[in-house]
Amino acid sequence: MCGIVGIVGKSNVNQALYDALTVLQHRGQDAAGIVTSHDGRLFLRKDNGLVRDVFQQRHMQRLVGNMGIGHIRYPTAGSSSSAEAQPFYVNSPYGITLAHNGNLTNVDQLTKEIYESDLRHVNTNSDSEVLLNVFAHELAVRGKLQPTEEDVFAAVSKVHERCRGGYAVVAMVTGYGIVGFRDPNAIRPIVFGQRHTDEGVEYMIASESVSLDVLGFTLIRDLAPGEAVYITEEGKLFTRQCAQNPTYAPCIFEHVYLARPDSIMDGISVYKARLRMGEKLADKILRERPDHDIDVVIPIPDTSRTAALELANRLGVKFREGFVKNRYIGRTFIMPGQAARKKSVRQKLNAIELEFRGKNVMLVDDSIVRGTTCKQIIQMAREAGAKNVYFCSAAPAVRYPNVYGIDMPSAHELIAHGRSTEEVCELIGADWLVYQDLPDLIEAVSGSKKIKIDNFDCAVFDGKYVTGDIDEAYLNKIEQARNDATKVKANAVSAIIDLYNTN
Ligand code: PIN
Repeated sequence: MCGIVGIVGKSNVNQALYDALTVLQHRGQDAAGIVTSHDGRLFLRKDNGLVRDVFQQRHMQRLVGNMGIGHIRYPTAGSSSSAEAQPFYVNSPYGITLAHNGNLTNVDQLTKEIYESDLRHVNTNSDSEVLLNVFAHELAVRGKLQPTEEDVFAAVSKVHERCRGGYAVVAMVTGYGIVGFRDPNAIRPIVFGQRHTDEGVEYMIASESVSLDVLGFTLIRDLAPGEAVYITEEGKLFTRQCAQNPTYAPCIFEHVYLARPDSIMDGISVYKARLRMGEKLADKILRERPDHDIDVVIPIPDTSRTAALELANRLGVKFREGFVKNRYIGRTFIMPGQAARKKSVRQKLNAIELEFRGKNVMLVDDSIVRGTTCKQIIQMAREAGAKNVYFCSAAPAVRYPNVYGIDMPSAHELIAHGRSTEEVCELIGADWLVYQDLPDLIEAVSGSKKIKIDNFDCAVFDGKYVTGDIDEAYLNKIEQARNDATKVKANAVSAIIDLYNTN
């Protein structure tokens, strides 16, 4: 999962891009980048790290220009080098830079094609660089000295024909404008909005509406599946449907925990969706155990709080903050003679004992993925003196990997893969486990008002991949790639430790 932003303004946009990226920081903390365009030149700064660490005064001063794009990256297996920080750049045609959130599922075929037919070299393992080269090639073959919106939209149409998977993209054509586009299933989110200044109207394209809000832009709307928006450097805005058979199937997991609760996504308030998840869970509990003995509902910070609050309200049970999260987790230093240790949950969360002692507690989390963290948290609740520890997941059991850009573990790492609720309950050490049912999650996210969505991408819960191109062979391949990446990382860590130990 990543965050993207693009702004066409009336004065320097560097500060606004920086601010928008910090608002999207929850979508990725691994790397950040900004590129701006001024007088036909582009200025780029990108590196590994948080937005606040990557950009110093000296970098910001160089990022001049009234339009630019930015990116923040989530750490995914095999994409940790700073060379893979975005935006990516190709010099021909025009000088194009691109930032992408999502994952292409036919990247091998595309890489081969762009080398053999388009004679283009890709220098990283990133599918985003492949996507950029496909777009650049399709714009180049239009053969124009000055590209118009027609050329840009024609190139996006070709991207849709050639690329499979989930993608929300912003790309800047140096000296001309910024284009935003969304895959034909609208899997990853992207919105655009405007703000009025004394100098005229400014436009922003972003992953989430919250970055528009915070910078004083008003949301115009989400991009439709397959749709593109192009804003010229002078501030003219064009939109176009660029896909043949679009279906509206956004990723439901954005509502479970990826997106900020103050975002409106595809016309749905993420916050309200989470409240309704809590209501649905309460109804399930009341159906299954009308005589339950829950004394207190305790959220596991932060995302689950909204659902937990409404769950407690509906059950008529007390809602209490039983865990405090340390907001200032420090670095883990590798010491000579010691193995690198991961930070334990105990260092991140601490229990308020008086909320647990002698009580039947219902812990609520947004989801159970690997099950490792929740197992430790359940143990902490017991150590704090809970009589019984029940556990609720606001999402259904996560049983299948995500292939559209969420860094989800491979199937065998998912605790619920091939397991029943009872088996997961036993493994995490809970006295009772309640998962949200998928139809309830869909209803919770859809709400009661009419929405444009055809169906959600729920693949992590039901294994049905909306792009229709995911088979056993593909899943095995990503599992293998993940294992290899984990090994490379482990080898690198032990090499560093050896180095320390021998020096
Ligand atoms: C919580 C995000 N949320 C917490 C991510 C833990 C699964 N985990 C998914 C629960 S927040 S586990 O964003 O930090 O608020 O199943 O792998 O143990």
